[in-house]
Amino acid sequence: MRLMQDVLCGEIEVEGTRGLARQCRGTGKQRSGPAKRLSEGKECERNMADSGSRERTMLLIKPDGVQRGLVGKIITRFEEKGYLLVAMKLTQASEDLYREHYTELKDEPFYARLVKYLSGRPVVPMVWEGYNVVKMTRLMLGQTDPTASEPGTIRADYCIEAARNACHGSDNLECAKREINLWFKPEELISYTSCTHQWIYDEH
Ligand code: DAT
Ligand code: MG
Repeated sequence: MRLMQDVLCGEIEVEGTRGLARQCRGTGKQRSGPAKRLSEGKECERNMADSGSRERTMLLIKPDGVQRGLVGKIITRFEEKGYLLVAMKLTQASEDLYREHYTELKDEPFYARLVKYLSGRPVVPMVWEGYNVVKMTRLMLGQTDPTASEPGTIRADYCIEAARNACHGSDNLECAKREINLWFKPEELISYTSCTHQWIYDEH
């Protein structure tokens, strides 16, 4: 499918992730969102966190989510929102991988317990794609502490404690790139367009 913004904006690969940040030809500026904004005549904005409908994030259903049979429910939320699943597996990861995954928390008092809790247990890492997917999936997850989360969010609806909050989501676009590289080989990321795309995005 040749979309309007593919003509206006060339696709560029995000370093190492196959993420598809889009840069407007000629202007050197980032595309600001779905084609609707372009059709409104607004200029592309310079916003690194906004890479269009092909933005990607890394989500991880944690051991408590897997053991409690929440995998299907959690996936359903992102599917129903309209995001595209581009990678997923059931796996058990090492302490080393979790130390790297949560490296920014290494000085926190709960870090060792967190790494020990996660290591060697079944988890479901996933990559999801869509407009504003990093920010929106974080909102859909809720706060780190489920008791501070709004009803309707995953952590508010299914969880009670921070240490058992069911699902991880990348904090920002840079984290998403790093985490996708950490958990997936490039060939595990499937690039495709859903037949529902035109019913979710106003792109021509
Ligand atoms: P988030 O997962 O919302 O991005 P984070 O990155 O600050 O939160 O922390 C990573 C995970 O560490 C979090 O999902 C659960 C655990 N955690 C955070 N704060 C905690 C605390 N005070 N006690 C126990 N576990 C905590
Ligand atoms: Mg975090």
